[in-house]
Amino acid sequence: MSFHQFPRIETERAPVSAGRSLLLIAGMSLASAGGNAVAATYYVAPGGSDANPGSFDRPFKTLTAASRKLVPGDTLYARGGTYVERLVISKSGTAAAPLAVRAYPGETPVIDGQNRLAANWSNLVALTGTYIEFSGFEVRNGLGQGINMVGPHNIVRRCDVHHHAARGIIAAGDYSLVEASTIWWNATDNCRLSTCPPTKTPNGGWGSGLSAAKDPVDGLTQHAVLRGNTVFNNWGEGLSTFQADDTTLEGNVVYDNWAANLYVSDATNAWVAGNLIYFSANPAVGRVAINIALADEKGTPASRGTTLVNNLVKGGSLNLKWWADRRFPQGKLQDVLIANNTFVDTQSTNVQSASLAIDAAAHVNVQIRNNLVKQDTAPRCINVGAGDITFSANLWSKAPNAAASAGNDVVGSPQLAQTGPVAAGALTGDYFTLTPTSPAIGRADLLSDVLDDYFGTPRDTTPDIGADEF
Ligand SMILES: [Ca+2]
Ligand SMILES: [Ca+2]
Repeated sequence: MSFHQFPRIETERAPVSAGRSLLLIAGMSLASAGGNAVAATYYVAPGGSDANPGSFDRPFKTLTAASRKLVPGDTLYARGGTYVERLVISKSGTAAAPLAVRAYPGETPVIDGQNRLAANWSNLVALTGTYIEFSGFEVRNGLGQGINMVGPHNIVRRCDVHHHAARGIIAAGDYSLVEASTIWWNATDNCRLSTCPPTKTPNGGWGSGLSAAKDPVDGLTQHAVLRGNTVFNNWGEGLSTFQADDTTLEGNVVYDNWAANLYVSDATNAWVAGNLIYFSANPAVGRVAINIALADEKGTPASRGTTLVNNLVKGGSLNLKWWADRRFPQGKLQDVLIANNTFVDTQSTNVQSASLAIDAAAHVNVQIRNNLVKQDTAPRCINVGAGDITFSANLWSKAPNAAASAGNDVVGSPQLAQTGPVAAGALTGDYFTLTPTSPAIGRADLLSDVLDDYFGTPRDTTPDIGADEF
């Protein structure tokens, strides 16, 4: 397993000139560059006209018409205002010359489905081409999915995606990247509130907020990265990956999602690191559910190689749960590392329940190490069934059952800081930090997969239990 590191999220750059710019590729004639030597900058504004040339002063009117002008290297800036259209970007960039469809700096273009577009689980925005960057938009009020990243190598960045009947964003194409976006109040077909529109009756199924899943090319979404997003109050799972390989779920804040906050299912080599995952005391969706859910629904593929490290987890009905779904009863945990996570008090009152619950199965090579489990409320720290599971150097606030015990455990209060706000949207990592006399300090195993902590601080040679290196 490799340690994932990423460059900083790109900051917005202002256009170099207000108007069509021509950039000749150095050393190439127009002819030798195959006609793609010109990188154009276009503009679109709700008050424009599709008969315009798309200049700053004479912008296009619709994103659809404007997007059809784009060739590799081009940038389209969308001015602030509301666009009522379904947008399919079918043009493609290249690795060296991607297409960019961006909010004009300092403005917010809104794509509004007005609760009538994208019916029957279609898409309000679809990126069917490749090497497209789509950034800075609010995308709202669709009857289907908010954004479907169909093609490979596409980027969604700094978008605000909400009030869709189905999924908020699905990263389907290989090498999709979704970052710095906010995804909330989606999957509203499953809304259980009397205040939801009367046409939205629960139908037994639900979508999710943000998922890497379901590549239409080969059924397997490979190498998707979902990082630095905020995902909350969705009426299904919040953040998930399924029918996928090598998904990165990193640095996200995920809370109060109806079905579960984070769900890994039918996925190989998922990397789940440095996320803040919690339920507040009074979720807007009306219930508290599982924080981290692991289960295979279909076994296509059977999950294997999941890594969960440096996550901060608080207040679920359970904080982590693996079970064998009845649709794939032979499911199991295989080659799984659960390390240096901090799990804090569930909200269950059932003394038989637990913060972590792993049902019995033919598990293979499961490592549960260096986790901090604080459970002051009634439930246990862990319920674990039979299987090939290795426990080492975990901190339990109260003694676990024998199957989860190890000689290098710490049993006792972790002395967490537990400072700062805890309300929905306000909780931060500071709540989970260690205090100077915490018995978690210096008691963890050295692990090559955990070189830093939740905050990005490097681990020292005597690493600490949990997600914070003191
Ligand atoms: Ca694929
Ligand atoms: Ca240390």
